[in-house]
Amino acid sequence: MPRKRNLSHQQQRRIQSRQEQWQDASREEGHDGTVVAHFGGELLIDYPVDAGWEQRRAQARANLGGLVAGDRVVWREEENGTAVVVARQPRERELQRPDRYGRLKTMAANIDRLVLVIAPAPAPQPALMDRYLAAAEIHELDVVILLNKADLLDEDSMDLLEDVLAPYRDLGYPVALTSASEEDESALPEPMDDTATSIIAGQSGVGKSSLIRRWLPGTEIRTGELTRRGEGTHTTTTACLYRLANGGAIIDSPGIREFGLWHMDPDRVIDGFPDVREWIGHCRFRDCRHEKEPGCALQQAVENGELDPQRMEHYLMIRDEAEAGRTTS
Ligand SMILES: Nc1nc2c(ncn2[C@@H]2O[C@H](COP(=O)(O)OP(=O)(O)OP(=O)(O)O)[C@@H](O)[C@H]2O)c(=O)[nH]1
Ligand SMILES: [Mg+2]
Ligand SMILES: [Zn+2]
Repeated sequence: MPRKRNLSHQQQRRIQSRQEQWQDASREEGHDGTVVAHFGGELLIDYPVDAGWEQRRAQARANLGGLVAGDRVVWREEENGTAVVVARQPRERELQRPDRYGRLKTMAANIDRLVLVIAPAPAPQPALMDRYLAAAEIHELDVVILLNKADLLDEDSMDLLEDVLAPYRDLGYPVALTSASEEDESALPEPMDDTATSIIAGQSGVGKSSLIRRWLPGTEIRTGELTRRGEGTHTTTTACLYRLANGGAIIDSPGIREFGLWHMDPDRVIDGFPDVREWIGHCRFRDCRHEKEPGCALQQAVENGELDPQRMEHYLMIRDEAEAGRTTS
């Protein structure tokens, strides 16, 4: 799929100044590290040692802006023995999700792949799936859809889920079936068995942390502050990075409970929907809103069965949210 990436001058300048900060910090005997998690005011970082990875707590210099799981940093040990993060490398790919005002906040940085988890329960919400997938497309992430809790599937629920999944299979996203409660087999699903950094995301309660627990037996799974969901289970509140034995990494992320607005950059929403974008530029009116205009190529594609009506609906919905975000912020 063709990708477009236009950085504004301001963005370019910001990246350049971060690059300079990074180089200065490295020259001053800093060590390379990666942010594992940022909870409360505290950072956890890791860095490579001979036998693998070591973790330590760290503080951040105030001028660095927000630091998130996956951020590559330079840190130094102060005389009193504390670790201080002194620079942040410019971010490559990130995943954003909205805060409660609908503004997008970066959740994790330098990731290659979105692993979108769905389950028979809680039931998948395609409107939410499309928001995550659009965010992944915009940031040029690979995508894998994982259908978890396969142990709960029966014929009826499988039919239902196949209907949900059909448009995504058509779009070319790989779909894998898995279950966090099977104990005999702990291998990663095949599309994830590489050295990439994945972020695992989706609705709250679909089993993201349980999957990581199964893939990494013996590892303490951090959920941030202890918010109890039910007996013995904790909902994740902070993104947290885990190293995989094969050289890859996986970032657990807090699930969405109720979703509201996603105020994306209005000019980029179309890049989140490659299947819709294909029809852009063929409408009768150049300023077509693709709603009820005559000669709309997108509506025509829906009518001809060449564009999924639900994808079209979600595109228009997210575009409208994005535009509303621009006028209110
Ligand atoms: N039957 C079954 N239950 C599962 C499976 N995976 C997870 N669960 C259960 O689903 C519940 C939620 O699991 P979590 O791993 O905490 O879900 P999460 O996606 O991390 O949720 P958030 O952190 O809130 O986003 C727990 O009670 C798990 O035991 C599975 O494969 N099968
Ligand atoms: Mg979790
Ligand atoms: Zn149109």
